[in-house]
Amino acid sequence: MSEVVTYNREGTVGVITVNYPPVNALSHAVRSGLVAALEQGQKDSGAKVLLLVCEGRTFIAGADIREFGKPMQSPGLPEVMDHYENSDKPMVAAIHGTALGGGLETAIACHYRIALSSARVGLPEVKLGLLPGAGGTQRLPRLTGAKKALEMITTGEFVDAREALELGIVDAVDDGDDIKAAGLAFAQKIADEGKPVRRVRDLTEKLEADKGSDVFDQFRASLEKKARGLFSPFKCVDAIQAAFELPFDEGMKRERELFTECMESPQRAGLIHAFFAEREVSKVKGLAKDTPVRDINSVGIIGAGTMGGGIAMNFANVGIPVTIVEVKQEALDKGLGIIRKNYENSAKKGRISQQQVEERMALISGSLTYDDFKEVDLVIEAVFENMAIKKEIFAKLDAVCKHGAILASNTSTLDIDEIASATGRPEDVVGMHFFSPANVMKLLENVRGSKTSDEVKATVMAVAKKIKKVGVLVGNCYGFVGNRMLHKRGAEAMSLVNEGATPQQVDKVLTDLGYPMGQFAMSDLAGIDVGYRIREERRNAGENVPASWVDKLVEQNRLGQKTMAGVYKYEEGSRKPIPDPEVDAIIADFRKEQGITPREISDQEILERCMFVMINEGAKILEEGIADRALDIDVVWIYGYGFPAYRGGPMFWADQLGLDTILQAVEKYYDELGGDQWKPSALLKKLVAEGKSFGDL
Ligand code: 3H9
Repeated sequence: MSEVVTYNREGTVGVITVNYPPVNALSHAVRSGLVAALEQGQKDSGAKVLLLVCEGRTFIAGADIREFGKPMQSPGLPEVMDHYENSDKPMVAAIHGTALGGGLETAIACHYRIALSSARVGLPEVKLGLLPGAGGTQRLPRLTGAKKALEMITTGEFVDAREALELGIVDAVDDGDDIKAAGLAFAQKIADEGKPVRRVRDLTEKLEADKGSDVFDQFRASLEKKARGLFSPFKCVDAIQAAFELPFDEGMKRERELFTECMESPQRAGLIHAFFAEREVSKVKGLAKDTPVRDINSVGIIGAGTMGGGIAMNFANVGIPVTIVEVKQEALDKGLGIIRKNYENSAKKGRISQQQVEERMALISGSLTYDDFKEVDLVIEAVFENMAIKKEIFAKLDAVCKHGAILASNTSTLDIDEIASATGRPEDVVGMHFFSPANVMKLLENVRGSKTSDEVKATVMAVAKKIKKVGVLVGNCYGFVGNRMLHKRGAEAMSLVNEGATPQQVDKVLTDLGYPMGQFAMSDLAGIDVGYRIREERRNAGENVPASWVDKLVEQNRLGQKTMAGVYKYEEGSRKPIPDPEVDAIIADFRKEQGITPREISDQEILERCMFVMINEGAKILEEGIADRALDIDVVWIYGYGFPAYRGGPMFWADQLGLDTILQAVEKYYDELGGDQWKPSALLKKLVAEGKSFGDL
């Protein structure tokens, strides 16, 4: 008998227990243990009914993702499911925590299910570029009907126990917190009432109801927009449809074929890389696991603008009180008004209740004086990018804030050490770079200054988790990881337009790659005056920052979406970028001024110049230790800039493409165009020479 799955009997209930921390994933040991334990239960004449229950924090959370890509060892999961479904004795699954993927598939291969009311169930395989491959696409629709199965399987979203009960996924819900006791009582009841085995494969009622309907075509059409560029959601629909058109065993075969297609797709590799990378970033190199973390029970924010307001919402959403300080009452009132409006909009969409709107607003107070920061545990400065102003603010914070308070800047580019130098406590100063809209975007790029203490680093990483962000700790340099790479892409995109491309051509290449929006649509969203101010700041500091046609737009008050015109124009109430002939004229004038004769530029050149310049910069970022691992860069780009997760992040994408291909192109552009941005990174050259990839670092 395997140690991870045990069998014992309690009264007339044979209990199969899985104990494979942390999440009872269905590794080879668990799969073979499940089969062996079931056999024992079948042979045990004292057992009238069998119960499957898990130890630890959760029911089975799915197949063991770490085994993917390796040869599958027998028994495979569908085989295990067959054994459970074919059991002669009624088989009950007792669910706590999360029953996910192969975990839920195991539960629905059992004959009855009970869940704690705190439990959630789902088939999130699609988020890994897969489809449920152990009968989920065939059994779930037999319980829920087509529509809900399509929704659950193509989004991967979880449903809670109560909804699962309504949908017919579970048969009973228990409000207690002892899953074993609840499972035993339920199984006993099944035995006492002489309930028969009830195999989901034999249920036909829900299948008949939806057979021949156009629900599948309709659903496919709706996916065209929602799942743009993705492979597996469409395969999920094919597999579910097979449940309605083929006998069970044939449907299972079809599911297997489609599962294999997904397994072999590069998107699966990218999404699984992204899954593990998201978890790895929380393990910061050189930061001991037991580093003390300061309590953050109150937060101060400087600036009630778009960023400050969005940041405040993150804390209020998790019950942490926030004080926002502004210079003028008018700005404060405006900022608080926008926060309320954002919450009201969420309430209108049914995402939160009106009561939650009021509760969250009650946690956010406004003030005109730093004196209200005396007692807060963390202050985040979110004013515009100007070093002199930031230093002035930090000097004031140093004077006002209590000992042990963390003083953070939301700067997106500026030197954290210089900001820290305005205080007498640089060890408490750190960057906390949120991404716009700050209440939505999941990335928190935490920036360590040279003197930031380990305790402060560990605390800001814990804060990220607390406010449900993905925190990545990076080093201090101009633009840190994300914006340093973005600015290289931005400059290249501008050069491409100078040379003859249109902004919409550049943007289309990027959206075709899978970004939600292109470079220029994105700068319109953020406000193109932001980049203008940064360029001005650099010009004032004596840097040679060339003139650009975008500066001309700003000078004409075309600041982006907020003024209904930037690189594109916008219609009232719409965020859709519309190419504008006026901008084409400005670009044409600029080319004339600069003596540039425009040329045809291919999409391939745009792709290479926009992406490879970033990857070369990413390699330099690794070389300099600004990012510890390539996966940190991948996570920054997936969660901060919408890089398609199915490509695994820019560095993973580069590995897939082949670093030699990238280096060759970088060298070619360095010869043709020159400029530091194209100077090949020493690390990139070294990796190519050694036949290695970023993932090998
Ligand atoms: C599937 O089932 C395919 C089948 O249909 C067909 C097969 C034929 N495997 O997230 P956390 C690790 S596909 C291996 O930090 P939480 C995770 O890496 C699978 N490892 O905790 C981490 O390790 P570490 C479908 C796994 O409490 C640790 O567990 N299932 C797996 O925030 C803790 O994870 C899914 O997609 C796994 N399946 O969240 C579920 N899952 O400590 C994926 C987790 O070394 N998992 N680990 O960094 C989740 O959504 C969350 O982990 C869960 C817990 C909600 C369970």
